[in-house]
Amino acid sequence: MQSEVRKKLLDAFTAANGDYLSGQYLADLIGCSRTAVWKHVEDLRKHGFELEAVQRKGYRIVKTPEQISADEIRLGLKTKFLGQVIHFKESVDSTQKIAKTLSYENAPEGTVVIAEEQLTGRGRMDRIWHSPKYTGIWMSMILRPNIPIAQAPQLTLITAVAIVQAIEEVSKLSPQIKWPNDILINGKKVTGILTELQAEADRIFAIIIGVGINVNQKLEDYPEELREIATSLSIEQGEKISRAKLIRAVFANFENLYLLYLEKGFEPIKLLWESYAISIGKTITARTLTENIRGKALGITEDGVLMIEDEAGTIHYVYSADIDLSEN
Ligand code: BT5
Repeated sequence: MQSEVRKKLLDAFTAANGDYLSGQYLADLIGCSRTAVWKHVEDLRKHGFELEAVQRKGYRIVKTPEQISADEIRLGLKTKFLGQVIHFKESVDSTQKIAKTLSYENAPEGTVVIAEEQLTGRGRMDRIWHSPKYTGIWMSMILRPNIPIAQAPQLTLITAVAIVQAIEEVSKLSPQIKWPNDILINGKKVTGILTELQAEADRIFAIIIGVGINVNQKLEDYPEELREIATSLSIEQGEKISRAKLIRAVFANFENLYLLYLEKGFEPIKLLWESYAISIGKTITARTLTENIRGKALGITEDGVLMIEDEAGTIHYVYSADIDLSEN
């Protein structure tokens, strides 16, 4: 009974979209007195909802337990610069778009844009990135490394390692990296990374790293076409994971690796990356814009470029591609 009333109230508040609903309206809705409404509101509060009550206006929901906030993320954040400035949004087209604008407006390095939902989240080559509300981590980080432009793709690999480490820290899961930008659990994609460059002729102005992590989606939250290929941390672990905690862990791990990289170069990152890589030693197909290359994945070069040896023994250097891991 109690949970039925709770559901009715929540449906009404969801439909109200942040507006007030009067005590009388709610009393009529659930067929009880206005005093009883107050008790039901208390019950919602016990379940983690924050409600505001204003005389003559009524009640409105300010925060649901699913939501996170910039304050919650900052609580206990142990980084020097990454995530120290957070632009937190409820609903956006794409966090990449906002981060790019902020970057041109000279936002400090380490600024992050995080959204609860993306309406037109994007993958590489303008593919769609499914980003439903309150379930995942959809964010873009602004970095301004002083490195040659050709090394920019290494940032994707650094990000992948940082995310794997962060997932290992907050869950019991062991994700793997599929070159260059996918993180998989049990062969299904749990994270995508989109690295975009803002550069002048010979100098990097900024690198915008877009990160999409599927955290608390259920299988039915995915559109049909993704159910076979995508997963979430909660599907794999069988319980919900705190998004705020995971974001903090990604920030801390990324900042450590990034500072190590700026000081010591790509070599230490390469070793870590290889320890998590799924495709090394396997026969794969790399689909580039111009050709399909099939052969054994040998590893990555000092620059993060994928090396594939085909049947004839020729080694191909792949800078950008989609990788197919199937054996035939
Ligand atoms: C990626 O592209 O994997 C990069 C995804 C980056 C998303 C982040 S979210 C925050 C920031 N803002 C943005 O607008 N984007 C970034 P790619 O390798 O091209 O993979 C795209 C493909 O992954 C799609 O064609 C689908 O097949 C699949 N896909 C889409 N949504 C997915 C999801 N939520 N989980 C797993 N796979 C998905």
